[in-house]
Amino acid sequence: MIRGTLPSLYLITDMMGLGDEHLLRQVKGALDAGVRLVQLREKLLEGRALLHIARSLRGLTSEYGASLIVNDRLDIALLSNADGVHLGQSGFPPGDARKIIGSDKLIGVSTHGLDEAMAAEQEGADFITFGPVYETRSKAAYGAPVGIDALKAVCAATRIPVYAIGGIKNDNAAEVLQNNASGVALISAIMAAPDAKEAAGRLLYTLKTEKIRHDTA
Ligand code: 3NM
Repeated sequence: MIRGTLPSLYLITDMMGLGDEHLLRQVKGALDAGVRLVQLREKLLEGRALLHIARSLRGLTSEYGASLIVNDRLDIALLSNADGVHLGQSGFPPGDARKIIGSDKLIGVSTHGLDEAMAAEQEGADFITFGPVYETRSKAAYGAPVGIDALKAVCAATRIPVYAIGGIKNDNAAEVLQNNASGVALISAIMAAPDAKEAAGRLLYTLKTEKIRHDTA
């Protein structure tokens, strides 16, 4: 896969304790604005509840021709007919996940250092997230920011698409593209926005403008 063929904005869900309706409303707003890649990531939900929301999201994303990726859970991804899975470092190795979900599905991997990024590519990931690039909510969960230079180094060392993640907002989205990220992956800039459609629209505009500037430079 050539860097840049996936959408430039990768929306990751977090219902923030506000329930399915809230999650679906925020995602619908993002889809209305043009977001076309969504990851279901609800670590607190168990099988039945997760499958239920995965199927709802599958229905919704399909209406927009958007792709749905499920965090970690290969079983939920298959049962909901999602387009792929996103694996954490403690999840299945990408090569083993591939044996289960097949060659036509996407496999994304979360990475936090050059070694992890290169290993993910070697093990067959279709794309990676790399971060946290900036300060984000829970330092304990994601570690200290890796910074923009580390992002640049990972983009130079890999051929698969790299999504910058961690503290991405409208005002730093252009910077990560300038440092060769293929796109941005984010939660709070859209999921916690009072108007998800407006927030997503602004981000998509920023990304599109920067890509045009980059391609014509
Ligand atoms: N993974 P926000 S940072 C889910 O570095 C996640 O791998 C990260 O949330 C990593 O866009 C992160 O609100 C949180 O900063 C992203």
